[in-house]
Amino acid sequence: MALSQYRTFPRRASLSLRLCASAGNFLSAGAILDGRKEFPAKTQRAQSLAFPVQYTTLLVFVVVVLLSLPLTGHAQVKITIDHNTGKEATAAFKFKHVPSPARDDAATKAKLIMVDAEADPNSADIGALTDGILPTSDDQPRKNFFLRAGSGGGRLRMDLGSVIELAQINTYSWHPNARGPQVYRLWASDGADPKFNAAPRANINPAACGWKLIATVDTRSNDEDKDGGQFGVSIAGQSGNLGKFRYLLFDLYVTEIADDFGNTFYSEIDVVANHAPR
Ligand SMILES: [Ca+2]
Ligand SMILES: [Ca+2]
Repeated sequence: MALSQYRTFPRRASLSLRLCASAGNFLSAGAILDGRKEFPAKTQRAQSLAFPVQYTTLLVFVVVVLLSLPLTGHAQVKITIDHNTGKEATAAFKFKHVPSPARDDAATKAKLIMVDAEADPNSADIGALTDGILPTSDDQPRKNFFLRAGSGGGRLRMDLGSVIELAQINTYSWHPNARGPQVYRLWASDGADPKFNAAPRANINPAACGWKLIATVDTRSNDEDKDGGQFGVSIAGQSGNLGKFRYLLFDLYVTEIADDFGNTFYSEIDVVANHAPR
C-alpha cells in the first residue's frame, strides 16, 4: 500500500530535523554536515541559533560524551554529492568524485523489496536498481526505478544475504528536472536486535526496531530550476569502513510537492563491500 500523504524535507531545513534526532544519531549528523556541499553555511548557523537555548547545555553535554566514546557502534560517515549537467551528463555516469556505477558490487545479488511503497506503472522493475544497466539519456522511465506519481515516497529494503563489512553505498539518478535530485534517509542493520523489524512500515521509527541511521541525503540546491541532471551520491565511512550490516533501508522522500511528480528517477544503487562476502 502506498503512503497516503506526501513526505518531504523542506529545502534548507534538514539541520533542524537532524538536531531533533536522538543522541545516538547526533554524532553522525555532525559528520553529515561536513560532507554536504549544497547548503550554505549561513543557513546552518541561523538554524543552529534558532535551537532553543534551554537545550544548548544538554547538546554540548551530549556531544562531549559522544566524542569521548570509542566509535565502535557507528562509524563516522562522509557524504559526497556530484551533479552532472549538460554535456557532462552521459550514459557513462562519470563524476568528479563519486565512482561510476558498478555491475559486480555487493548489491548485484541482493534481494530488494518495497516496504510501504508502490512502483509507478511506467517505472522499470525494482531490479533496475541493481542490474548495472544505466539510462542513456535524461528521461528514460524504463531504465529507472521510481515510485508511483502522487505517492509520498516510500521505503525500499535491501537484504545482502549475510552480514558484510561495507565501505560505500552509492546511489545514482538522472532526470531533466524535479525527479533528478535524491532525498532519502539510509538506515542499516545487522538484524541481530531481538526487536528487529525487517520491514518497518512508514509509521514505524526504524530506530525503535533495530536500525541505525547512517545518513540523511538531500542533493537539492537552493534553486529548484537548477535541480535537473545526473546525480551521484557516495556514502562512505571516514575511515573507509561504514560498519557491518546485512540489511539496508532506503527511506525515500519526494523532492517537491508542487505536483505529483516529485519521486526521483533512481538509476542504480551500488553497495561496495570492504571485503568480499565469505
Ligand atoms: Ca540500473
Ligand atoms: Ca550495481
